[in-house]
Amino acid sequence: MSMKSYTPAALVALAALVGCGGGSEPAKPAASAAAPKSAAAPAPAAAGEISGTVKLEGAPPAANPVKMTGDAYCAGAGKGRMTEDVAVKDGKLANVFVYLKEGVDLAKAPAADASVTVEFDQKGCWYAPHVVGVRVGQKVKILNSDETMHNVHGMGEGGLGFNQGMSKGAPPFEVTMDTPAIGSKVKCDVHGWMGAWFNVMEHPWFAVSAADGSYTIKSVPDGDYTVHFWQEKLGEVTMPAKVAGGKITVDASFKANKFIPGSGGGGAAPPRRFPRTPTARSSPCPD
Ligand SMILES: [Cu+2]
Repeated sequence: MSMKSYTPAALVALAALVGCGGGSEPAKPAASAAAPKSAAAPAPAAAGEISGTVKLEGAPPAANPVKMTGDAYCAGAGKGRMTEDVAVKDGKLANVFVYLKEGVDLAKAPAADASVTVEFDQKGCWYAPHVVGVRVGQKVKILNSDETMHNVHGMGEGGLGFNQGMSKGAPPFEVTMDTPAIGSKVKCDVHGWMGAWFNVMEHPWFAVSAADGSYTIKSVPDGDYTVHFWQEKLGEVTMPAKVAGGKITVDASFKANKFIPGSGGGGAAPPRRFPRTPTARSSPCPD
């Protein structure tokens, strides 16, 4: 996640958005009014930075071997694969989606660069990455690197209305994310163990924790925020953060006993969603 300069496409999209009049959504003018200002004269990136480590307290749930039965290719390509619905090592949690929520001023968010495409691969009968963070207006490019057929099925909001079979050698396809959403699930209808999570954001202040539990959110404007940490099987914890032009550390801890049992790469945690807002829809002026 990084600040990008504005592309012509993004400016065109913004211009189209500004040009929408008489829409049925009264929040639209307020939401879009600030965007063109920053597009015309991008503000310098804020100096604030929030980083930290996500931990797990208590005995972690055991990772289990993934049984890739019924597909000889997967049985070979995915040999040795362990569940990663709670990816913990030395008490540090990976694959936690970290994002700012309360305190965010969307008017200070640089426009999403529509030329940015996040790749989401099916490789070894497993999704990579397991947790996706992407902005409204950006695309996810879905690939099949496997020599077998998958059916990638995006559920919930956030532009995840896709449901497409991808045979061996199928070309990638792209999906534009159009609605903010936290924890929308993607699954494979062929291989029940394949699951991943998409998070679609209206602003750039988010990250996914790395294998060592670390995360960094850069270029955060000054302000008082609540940082949310979302984990598919452990729910969500929040921490306060006060940014004043410098770097701060915000760690978070999940409790292992909050674990919600479920199958393989799937999840029992219900999706958490923002209400739909019109700031950066892919088709800002529907007829
Ligand atoms: Cu599959």
